[in-house]
Amino acid sequence: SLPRISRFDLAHRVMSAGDAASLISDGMTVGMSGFTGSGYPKAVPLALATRIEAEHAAGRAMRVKVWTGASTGPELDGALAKANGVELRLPYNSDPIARERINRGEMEYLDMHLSQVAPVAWQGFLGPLDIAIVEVSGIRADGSLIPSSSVGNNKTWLDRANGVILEVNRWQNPALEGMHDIYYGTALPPHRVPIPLIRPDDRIGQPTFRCDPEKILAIVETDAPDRNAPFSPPDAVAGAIAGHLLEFFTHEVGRGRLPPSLLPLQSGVGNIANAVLTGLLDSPFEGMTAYTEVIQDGMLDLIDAGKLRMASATAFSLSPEAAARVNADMARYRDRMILRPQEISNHPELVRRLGCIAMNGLIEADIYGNVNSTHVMGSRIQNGIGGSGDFARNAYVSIFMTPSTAKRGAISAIVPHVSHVDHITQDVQVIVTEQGLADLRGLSPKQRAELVIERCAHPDYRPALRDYYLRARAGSYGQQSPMLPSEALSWHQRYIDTGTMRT
Ligand code: 0RQ
Repeated sequence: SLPRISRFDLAHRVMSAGDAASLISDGMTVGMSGFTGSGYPKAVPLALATRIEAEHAAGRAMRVKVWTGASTGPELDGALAKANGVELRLPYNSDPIARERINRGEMEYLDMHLSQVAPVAWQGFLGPLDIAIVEVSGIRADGSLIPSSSVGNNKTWLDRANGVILEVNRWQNPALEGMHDIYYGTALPPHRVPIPLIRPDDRIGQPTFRCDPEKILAIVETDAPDRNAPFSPPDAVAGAIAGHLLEFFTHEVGRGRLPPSLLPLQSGVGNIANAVLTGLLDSPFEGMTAYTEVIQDGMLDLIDAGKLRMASATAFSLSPEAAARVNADMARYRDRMILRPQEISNHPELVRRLGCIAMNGLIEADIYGNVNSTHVMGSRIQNGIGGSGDFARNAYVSIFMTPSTAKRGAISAIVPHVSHVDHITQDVQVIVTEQGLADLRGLSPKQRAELVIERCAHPDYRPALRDYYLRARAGSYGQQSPMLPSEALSWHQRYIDTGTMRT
């Protein structure tokens, strides 16, 4: 097989993961590659976790601050959290062990808009970055780095870090070279200029990362797959949500409010988002594009069917079968996909300019259309806001979708008042559940409440929501967004006390 390290004066930096991990010490800040289970380093974080466990066993303190693109894999977040080696984590996590530590108060977690991480790092608010640990698929003779299956914040980590550890992963297909578009034109105010991207398929940067070879402290060779999580086949609930959404798109095209190729699609993570993409396969829409965060299975199917012209994202988020499919045919997919830094894939300026159709999941929505994407019962983090805020506020139409209940009906996803707010009512234009779709555009809070209760709530919870709303209409302090503060979170309290929101 082809050599992956073509810059020969770097050969003496090749070492074991354990030796590379020994370059990291207590209190350091480490910027890692990785986004939704792709392109994360797979060997050095594991070796670091082993080292941390040994230090702890010897009675010595050792913890690091970990910055990433988004979620990673069990070899990174899982292993480090298990070792209790993480003092602070940002900006997005979906690892169950890390989640447990965060919710027990044993680990600090900074949940950030994904587009804002790189600029905030440049502004200096996050402090210095000691080490970058970045997976690449190769090192070119000129020292430039061929990115892996996600771009995330790697450009910024490589630029900002004092020292760099590279994992060169032979498992990644060499045909990835040329798929990426790394834009180096960002700056801090007052030097910012417009980002020259007008269509999702525009290339505005270069295919590789630059990296000062003097900063490369270690190179570790790996040959390990990404954590590709299987998707469950769409169930009846996901199918119904997809059906309502397709009907909505057809209606909007009919009204002339969306073009027949729709507008660049942004699709969130999870099974429901994937079911919607699957639904688009049998839709009349042709020549679609995606300007989104992650490329999912459903997008591959749309590309193969000739319905999706191209997809722009920052990472792959594929099932094992789909990852094998892409890997086997990378040279062909390369012409239909572009992976960019997450500050560009999620940039508010670009999302607004392109007029994306944003489709994201939620934990709960209230009758006025405020959305909680992150906290269960107001205090327990699930994952994080991810890119949902980047897209929701700036999209052409911002759609949130969810089953109407959670935990086998014990929880209503439509509540009198959200227990935590990620997306304010102005950023939420359409809510869809398996029960129906509420198009909230142009409606006042009271008009919204009536529609959300009738269209989206589960029939088991509808009477209680109507009852709350009518009593709020009668007894509220004000009548703009009628509310009974002492009752607004009582459904959540009941769940905490009794295990169900039902009375
Ligand atoms: O928990 O697995 O323990 O049963 O939340 O819920 O229904 O499987 O739905 O996978 O679409 O996730 C908001 C979490 C939805 C996701 C959220 C529990 C439920 C289950 C998952 P279990 P589902 P999804 C761009 C977009 C923020 C980031 C984002 C998310 C688990 O969409 O993280 O949008 N969004 N990024 O039981 C208690 C409720 C609940 C609840 C769901 N009301 N109360 N638990 N759950 N609703 C992509 C990126 O940024 C990377």
